[in-house]
Order: sequence, then C-alpha cells, then structure tokens
Amino acid sequence: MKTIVTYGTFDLYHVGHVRLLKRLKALGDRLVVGLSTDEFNQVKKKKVIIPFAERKEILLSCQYVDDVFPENCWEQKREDLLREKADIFAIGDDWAGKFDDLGDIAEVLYLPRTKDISTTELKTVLSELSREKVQEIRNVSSHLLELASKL
Ligand code: C2G
Repeated sequence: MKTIVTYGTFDLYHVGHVRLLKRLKALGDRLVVGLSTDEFNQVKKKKVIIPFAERKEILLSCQYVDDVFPENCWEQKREDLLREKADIFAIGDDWAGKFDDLGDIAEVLYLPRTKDISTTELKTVLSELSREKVQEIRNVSSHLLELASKL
C-alpha cells in the first residue's frame, strides 16, 4: 500500500486542484490530504471563501482522495507523514524545494501546476462580475429615476 500525502487550502475547488489530485493518486494507492483550516489560512494570509467543513466535504467527494485531515500549522508535516506512513510527500511546484527536509522520511515530489487557473484568478473574475453588475443596476436605477421625474 503506497501512501501519498499532500497539503493545501483547495478553496473554490477547480480543475487545477482536480488534476493535481489525479496525478498524485496515480503515484500510489492511497492519497491523504492535509487541508488547511480556516484559522491556518489566516496564518497563510489567504482569505478563504469556502469554510473548512465544506472544503473537506468537497475533497472527500473526489474519487482520487481517500482521506482528509486538518492542517493547523506549518510544523505538523513530519508528524503527519509518520502517522500516515507516507511513502511520498507531493505538492505543486510553486513549493519547489520548500519541503526537501522531509526527504529522510518520504520521497518528496513537486508536480507542475495547471496553468491559467487559480483561486486568486477566480476571485478576480467574480469581483469583476459583481462590479459590472453593480454598475448595471446603478445605470438602470438612474434611468428609472429620470423617467419618474418626468411623470
Ligand atoms: N495547484 C495546481 N494548479 C493550480 C492551482 C493549484 O497544481 N492551477 C495545486 C497547488 O500547487 C497545491 C494544491 O493545488 O499543491 C492546492 O493549492 P492551494 O490550495 O493553493 O494550496 P496552498 O495554499 O499552496 O497550500 O503547507 C502547504 C500549504 O498548505 C499548501
């Protein structure tokens, strides 16, 4: 039984997350995810949209994920890998080199990220949409006020 452990926030679940999880599962038999808690995301300076419980439910619904545990701090990885009897620690290559110190207890791999998709980009698109929508509503309401003033 080959176990892979990875970590992340997985907010606004998207195809970049799915493709990473798929590639991770293909490396072995069991994939376990350390999911950043809402509190730890504050430490990571990430404003999460979807709360931990729902992000966990979404990950557990993914066919590639076998289990999820909370990631509460940076320092818990060694203990997690030993508990899970991890053969591989793997994560996207935006972290390349950052976790090499775990190389004495598991194989450490950094996988290429999926291009052109990220939670940050999704947030930008969504905020653009809401800005446009607000402007549209303002235009309509000022037009209605103008019409009303002529009655
Ligand atoms: N990812 C990817 N392609 C993308 C976006 C994300 O492969 N387009 C990968 C990231 O490289 C990461 C995983 O999906 O391996 C989860 O991404 P995030 O939720 O952004 O994870 P992050 O905040 O980097 O958390 O202690 C480690 C941290 O908790 C990692």
